[in-house]
Amino acid sequence: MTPQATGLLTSSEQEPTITQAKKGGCGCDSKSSATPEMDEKLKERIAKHPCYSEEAHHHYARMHVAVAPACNIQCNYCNRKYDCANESRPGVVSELLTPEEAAHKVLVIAGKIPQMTVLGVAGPGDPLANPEKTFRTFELIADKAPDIKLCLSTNGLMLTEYVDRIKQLNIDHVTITLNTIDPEIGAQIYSWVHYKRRRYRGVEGARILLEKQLEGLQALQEADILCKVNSVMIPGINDQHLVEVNKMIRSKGAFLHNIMPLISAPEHGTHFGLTGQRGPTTKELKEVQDNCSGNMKMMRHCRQCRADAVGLLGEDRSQEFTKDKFLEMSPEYNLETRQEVHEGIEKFREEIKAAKEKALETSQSAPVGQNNPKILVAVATKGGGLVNQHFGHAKEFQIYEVDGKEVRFISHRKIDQYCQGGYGEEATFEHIMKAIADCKAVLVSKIGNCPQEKLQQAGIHTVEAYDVIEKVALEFYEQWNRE
Ligand code: CLF
Ligand code: SF4
Repeated sequence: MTPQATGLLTSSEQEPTITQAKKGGCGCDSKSSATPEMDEKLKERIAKHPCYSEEAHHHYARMHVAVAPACNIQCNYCNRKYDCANESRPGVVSELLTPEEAAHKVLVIAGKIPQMTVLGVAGPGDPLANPEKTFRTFELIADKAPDIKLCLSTNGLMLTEYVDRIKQLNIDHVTITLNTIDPEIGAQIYSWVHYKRRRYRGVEGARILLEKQLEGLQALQEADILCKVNSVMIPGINDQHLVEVNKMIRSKGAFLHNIMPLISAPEHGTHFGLTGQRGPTTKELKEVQDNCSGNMKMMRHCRQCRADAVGLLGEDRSQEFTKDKFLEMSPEYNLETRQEVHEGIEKFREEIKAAKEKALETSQSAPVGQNNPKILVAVATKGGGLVNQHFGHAKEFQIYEVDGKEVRFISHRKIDQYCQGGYGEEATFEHIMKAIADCKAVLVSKIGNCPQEKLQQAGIHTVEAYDVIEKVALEFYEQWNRE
């Protein structure tokens, strides 16, 4: 099966030039101390997980089912009318499902989107505050769709109680949201913690939560379950402290650290929204991520998705599968078809990897210039590791840092889609410009004359190509640096 058949490459535009396959790493920015043998095992465990492997997120999709409504703590960035803000963009409401409805939805989507490899339970409350619904859902999926990886995201309060059950169900990926290791700071982030039938406030509540989170992390390590830690970055409260958090979670065996920006608006009705607590700028976020990245793997491609998210991380197909729609659809799960699709994706991935490595080798062997400044470029992509999206169709740009020798993914930036059917392009262009003002170029499969001229006036180059992102970025850099 070709990648086209998976729906990843649906463009009729020119195919990329790709060469022979080679083996490579997981794609996160890492300085792993694991043995080579362990590395191979780890690579296999994360190879098809779009959150645990930056490289996999270009090819594989995840879905969430919203089966867990209750929560046992109150974070100051959360309004319980909405989804859990530890894994979701604030202000989003997901449709609540029973475990049976959720299993039906998964089997429908596993057939329609065969590149969906991971099922996560991430809300709308805390999955472990709803253990029966959460574990029943996982049991049903493990039984009916054994190739789908199971993933869980929790605030960690009840983790130690459920580690055995998690292990038993073969849930190999668990996320804990851990914002601080200092109860004094915790008291500024959590209003209360409900533990063993009592409600605790202030430092006392925070201390219980933080202790349970670290114990949970340790227990996951002992059970050999991969753990990602999410931390919400809150300027003035935990921003300076996150390097300490990073050191601590590394010492306890966390695999990946995802520092997410606080998103806070008065209309979300959260404590922080109402008290005017701001979130970090993209520059502040990057600085903290960079300060931590010498220490362990950092996740930079998180989309803070909803509790009923469906699709590649950069796309949201949840509206195609609302309850009224998916209940009318028949499950089309077929293990053989899925395996064929995955083989096609893996073959394509190897080719992309080889083309990427070739482009990097060529740039590494070029003479070192006097002046190789780092620049940012904005990439329009529908996935597959390619520049393959029209400027007017992009709903986000992936931002890469290029220095002539290396190309590093650093973030994504959401934008309003430029093509509005002839109305409103002026307004959306202004928004797009704000999002990419610090970029030297946009790399797109196509762009109209009008936006191209406007970008040119703003000093931003446009590159039209249909090829591997790293290759296009390096070629642009070489030309730009010669000018
Ligand atoms: Fe979902 Fe989370 Fe599992 Fe991924 S999401 S439960 S680890 S399958 Fe991923 Fe979404 Fe970011 Fe979460 S992009 S919010 S990190
Ligand atoms: Fe909200 Fe999630 Fe915090 Fe619970 S753990 S209060 S659902 S953000």
